[in-house]
Amino acid sequence: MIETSVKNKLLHQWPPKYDKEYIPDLNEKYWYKDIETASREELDEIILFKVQKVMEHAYNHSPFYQRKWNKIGLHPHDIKSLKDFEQVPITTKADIRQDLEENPPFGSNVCVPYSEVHRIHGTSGTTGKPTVFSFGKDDWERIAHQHARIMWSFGMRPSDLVFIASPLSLYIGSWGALIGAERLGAKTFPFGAGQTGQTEKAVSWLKEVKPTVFYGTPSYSLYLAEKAKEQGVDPKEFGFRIMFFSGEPGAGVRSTKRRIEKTYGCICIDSGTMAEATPWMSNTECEHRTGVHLWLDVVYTEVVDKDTKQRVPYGGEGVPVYTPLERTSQPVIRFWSGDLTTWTDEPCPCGRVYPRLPKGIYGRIDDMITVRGVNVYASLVENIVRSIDGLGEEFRLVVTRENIMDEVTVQCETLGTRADGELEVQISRDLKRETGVNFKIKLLPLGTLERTQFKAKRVIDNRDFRS
Ligand code: 8LH
Repeated sequence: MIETSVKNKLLHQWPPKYDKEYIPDLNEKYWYKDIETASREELDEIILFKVQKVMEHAYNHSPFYQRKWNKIGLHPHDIKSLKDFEQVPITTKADIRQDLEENPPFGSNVCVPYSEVHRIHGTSGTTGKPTVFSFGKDDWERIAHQHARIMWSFGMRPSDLVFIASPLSLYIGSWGALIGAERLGAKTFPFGAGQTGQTEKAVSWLKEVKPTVFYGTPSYSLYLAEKAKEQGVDPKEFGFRIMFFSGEPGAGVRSTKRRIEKTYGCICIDSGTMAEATPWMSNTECEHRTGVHLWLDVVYTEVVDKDTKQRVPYGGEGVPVYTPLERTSQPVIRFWSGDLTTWTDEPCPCGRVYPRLPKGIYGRIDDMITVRGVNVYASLVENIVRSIDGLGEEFRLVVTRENIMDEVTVQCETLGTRADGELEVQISRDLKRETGVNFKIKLLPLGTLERTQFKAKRVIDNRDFRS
């Protein structure tokens, strides 16, 4: 069944109502060809319409946004162009946290009556008060629909069986992948992750059931491969066609992507924004894997300078700021990610109009280490460590302060196939070439560093700032 003229509908109806039964013809490359291959002007027209509508909705239903905008005399009617939209104040995690403190338990930004809330989710909240998310049923269905549409772009089809290997609890990542796959008509296997012994069980289940698609974090997929090999199983035997990832850098890091593809014999797809900006798949690679596409008619993403907060031109580096365009229950407008990326509008062989982040999200401002004036991200080191033969998958960056100088020690594990001295020289030289900085290197036996079943924390900051 072909749904005609979706583009036209999107210019007249908000929130959009999508045909719940629609899926494209199986050989069709695009879910909605008329939007995905529209001209940039046509795409901007859709974005502006949706931006105006979601702002109006937030203003009419969210005391949080009324307060925020009234304070500076801003009314949604003032936004007549996407340029005007660039002046709308940014919303931060701290703003949302403060609102939750002042208006417990759900905050003052839930724009549907409590009776219409369908799902509650939250952050795992290791520091501070966890953030609560309330989703209405229509929003939940639209999220599923947009995720299905985006999954289609990297080749998922209804004949696939999708193995969900991340925690099925508060984490929105797992649920977003699950409902998207279901909406696409695929079979799903919500296995989860994080329990003791679960990875060993995963190995035997995978051998038996043979899912064709994997979803989880890149760190976890490499840990799973290690566990499989320990049990004498070649990860290629699982038979994954596609592995898609979100939650942390990795799938967008060149050498990690290569390792995953080689280890499993699959294609490795990078994806993911933030729980707050769900539908979080709005940043996702297509089958060509040229960096994540920004599906701008789903979530309007701008990349802005980390200090001035002004939009950076294509080719520049900045922080993604997200505005989901179809959320009625808990809209966020210009949500600050704190992540770092570069963007481009150079065409992709897939023919979609969406710009791209060619290196994905490669760091967070607050995780960045400055060593002798050079900014260093864990993913930069990851790219090198994972490209060197004779090293295992895991590594850590340990930052210390000696006198007034910061030192970074890169800890990595050896496979025992090459002499330590030779490895140290190569790691040091490759890191210096890429970053211009001298790192200390510490080699460790395989299996020394802690593994994660979820998002890895690879920077350990031991600097004592009191002295
Ligand atoms: C990433 C990536 C990526 C997320 N490359 N860094 O999984 C998607 C959503 C649900 C998620 O992880 O949300 P959460 O838990 O709020 O974390 C968001 C942060 O995770 C985001 O700001 C990034 O720092 C990181 N992240 N996907 C690199 N593909």
